[in-house]
Amino acid sequence: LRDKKITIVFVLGGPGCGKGTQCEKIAKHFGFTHLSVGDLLRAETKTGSAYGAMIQTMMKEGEIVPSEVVVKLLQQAMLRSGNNKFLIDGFPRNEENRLTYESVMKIEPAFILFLDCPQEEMERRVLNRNQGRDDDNIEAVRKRFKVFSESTLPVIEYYERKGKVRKVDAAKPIDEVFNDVKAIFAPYKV
Ligand code: UP5
Ligand code: MG
Repeated sequence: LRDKKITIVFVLGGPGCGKGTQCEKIAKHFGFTHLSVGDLLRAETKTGSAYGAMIQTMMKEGEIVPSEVVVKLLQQAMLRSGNNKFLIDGFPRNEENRLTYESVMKIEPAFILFLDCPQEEMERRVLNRNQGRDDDNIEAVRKRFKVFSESTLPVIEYYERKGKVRKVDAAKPIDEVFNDVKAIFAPYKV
């Protein structure tokens, strides 16, 4: 991975802010590979791997899965893709994730896309999603909000201090949010 010129964008925001929705559109328009760490973890629980049961329990509780597990899944998915432009959706979720990523991957993100959305709106979206995720219930959602504000916001603030955060108002309709997102990604047009 280290020899190729690699572009990495972290896509962050609370549960239900629209990370997956916007990443799909960015991937299509700008040729990025979309890696949702939540999706990678959910897939891992279905392989019957040694970590599967632990991951499932932690996700159900809205807890952050250990960094080594997540970074390994990310590395594997990046290698598999053959691409050199990645949207990393929902990671790093805390300072420990960030530090592990930095020491293992050694690839500075180009920028951080922060989808900013009020909690009431995110709650409405998650509870209406109906895709059978076992963390899409009111108790788990509230825990995910708490983890987001206590652990993930400090990561966003860290990158803010480095001038790397591109913040978008994610409370608007999907296509309006994407218009703002498109402007940010314009330099990456292939
Ligand atoms: N929707 C989207 N945009 C909309 C808009 N602008 N207007 C109206 N509706 C909109 O969207 C959610 C719903 O809202 C959808 O129905 C969509 O149509 C609609 P989505 O794009 O799915 O939002 P997203 O931000 O992706 O929400 P998600 O629930 O996936 O975010 P989370 O951050 O909670 O979930 P994630 O899958 O990233 O993580 C789940 C768990 O995995 C974590 O709690 C944690 O336990 C674990 N995890 C780790 O431990 N480490 C990691 O690094 C990552 C995850
Ligand atoms: Mg998602």
